[in-house]
Amino acid sequence: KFLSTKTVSIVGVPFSGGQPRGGVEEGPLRLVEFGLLNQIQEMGWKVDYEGNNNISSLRPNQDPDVLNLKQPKYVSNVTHAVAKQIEERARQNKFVLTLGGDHSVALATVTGVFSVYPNACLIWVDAHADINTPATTDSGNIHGCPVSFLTGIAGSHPDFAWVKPLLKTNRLVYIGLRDVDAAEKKILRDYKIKAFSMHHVDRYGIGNIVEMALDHVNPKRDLPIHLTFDVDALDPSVAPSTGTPVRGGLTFREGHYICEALAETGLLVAADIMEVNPALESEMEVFQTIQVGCSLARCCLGESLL
Ligand code: EXY
Ligand code: MN
Ligand code: MN
Ligand code: MN
Repeated sequence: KFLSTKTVSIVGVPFSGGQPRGGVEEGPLRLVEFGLLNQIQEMGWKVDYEGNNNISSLRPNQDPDVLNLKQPKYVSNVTHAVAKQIEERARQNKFVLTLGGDHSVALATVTGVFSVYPNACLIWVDAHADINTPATTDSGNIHGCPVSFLTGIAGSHPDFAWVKPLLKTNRLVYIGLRDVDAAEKKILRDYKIKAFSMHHVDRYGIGNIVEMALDHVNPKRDLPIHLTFDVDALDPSVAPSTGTPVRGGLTFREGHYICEALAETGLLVAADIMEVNPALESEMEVFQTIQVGCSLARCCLGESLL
């Protein structure tokens, strides 16, 4: 056990600069307005919340593309600042629950968490691999690139020199992939990165997939676990309000099962709920997506454990 008390530091990161669609910066506040903090308190956790409502002040006046990446300075400034905040909270022996924001914010969560727990493993639940490099990205959207920086695969980029390769490729595993660029597939193969696509979820069932994922990154079940959950891993019928939905995703239960099973290990020290975009789709669909985001977060904190 890595955490001595049930104390959670919830970090809202109202940031959309890693991709072009507005609205994802409203994700954290909407999750909180839905009652997430009270819900978690009622589960017996001591909760503190930081909303980071001033991060747009970190937007530089000039932010031209650098080596294909869009808004590199803005993304770098925000994620660097939030990385320090998350590191500090994790060092206080708190569970860190980060609410995004687009998935470029994983530059902050993984750096913060792995600075405190260098031997941690990372479970990346997503429709996408988010492992493009500045050289391979077609979109230039940095939310499609964080893993290449965190692993050092990206090579050097002047705006992201502060991102250290804290994540070893053998401590990373994906679940839910179904929209991976050709260049990303080559990276996954070349670096032998373990990935369970939706095809594997269909074949083996989610129970086996989580076991197999943990067998790979945490064979003795003795290392701290960080979960980063992009809600677009879920089927769009389950989580419609997200910027890059892809058909054929995880069911409601499969998504929750992952969170529950990781909570059950007692090794989970941090979780991210990312890419909730309340500006997309109908009011009903936004409500549904917020509700799912909250229940995933609660499951990470052990709601389903009897
Ligand atoms: N692979 C595509 C790109 O690099 O632009 C799509 C990435 C979508 C990333 C979303 C957050 O998971
Ligand atoms: Mn993602
Ligand atoms: Mn995604
Ligand atoms: Mn719709």
